[in-house]
Amino acid sequence: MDRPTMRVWIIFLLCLAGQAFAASITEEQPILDEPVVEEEPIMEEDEVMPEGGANPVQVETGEFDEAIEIIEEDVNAENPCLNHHCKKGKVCEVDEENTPMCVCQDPTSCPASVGEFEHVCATDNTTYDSSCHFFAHKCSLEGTKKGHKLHLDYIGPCKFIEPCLDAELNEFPLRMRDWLKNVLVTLYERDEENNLLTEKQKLRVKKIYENEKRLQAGDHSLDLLAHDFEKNYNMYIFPVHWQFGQLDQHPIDGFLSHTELAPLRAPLIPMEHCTTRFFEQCDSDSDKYIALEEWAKCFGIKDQDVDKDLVI
Ligand SMILES: [Ca+2]
Ligand SMILES: [Ca+2]
Repeated sequence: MDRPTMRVWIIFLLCLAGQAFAASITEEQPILDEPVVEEEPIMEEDEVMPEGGANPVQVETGEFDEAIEIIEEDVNAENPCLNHHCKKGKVCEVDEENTPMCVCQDPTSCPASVGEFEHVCATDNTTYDSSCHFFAHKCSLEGTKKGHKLHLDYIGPCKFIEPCLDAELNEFPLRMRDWLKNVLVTLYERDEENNLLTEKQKLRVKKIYENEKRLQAGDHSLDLLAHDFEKNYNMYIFPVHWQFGQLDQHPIDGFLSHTELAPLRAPLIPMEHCTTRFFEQCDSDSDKYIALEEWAKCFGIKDQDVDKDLVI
């Protein structure tokens, strides 16, 4: 990965730390892989897919989508839609009895995208102008098999993504661990307003930041990255845990669902063609969730160093 790409990565994680990015693209989406979708019960055209139904194991995923449809009555009797929130792809309208309800958004009401960077590629290999356009379209297919299988795949226009070779797959964690460490150090350096890292996180990063042996950010060879991981292994333990904690939010349960992984995965795919395969194989027991232990193992963290208390 070259330096401009790394800058993009750091900016992205800064966003992630602020939760801004997560809020803009998360949706219920089996993102680990498409084939597994076929193992799920396929709904008939006339059946209505229950919200969160794509993830029967985890009811909370449904909550993430639909529980935000909170009706706060008596706050504003004039406009019942004011405090009636709808999930992505839907907008609030009132019926004849002035009752607010969520209906599919008309894609033409989405703000026009200002550039290619707002485009998204979906699993139907179609480029949508923005995630708003995508979710509006997905909503129009609600209850259909096609709609059930349609997900946001990655950020940016659709493009050919090379298959990930075995040897390349092993390079992925080397680079990613190094970025995670550098991102944390960058957050630490820039945290003037004290809102990027918590005090506990800062204490951890301070140790890495002040360690003279730390490999400075740069365009390093894979050999050097591998050597550094061996030599300075301890410096990588916290960054790997930290990233897990950043993603494990809906709900905080020690498992990453497809939805939770999306903010990391979607922007990364166009830059790193091994992303999909890497996260697929992280789920070593194939239950569609990445547990902390699975995540840590993926990044070469030893079993005895996996520590829930580091997810802070
Ligand atoms: Ca979780
Ligand atoms: Ca798993």
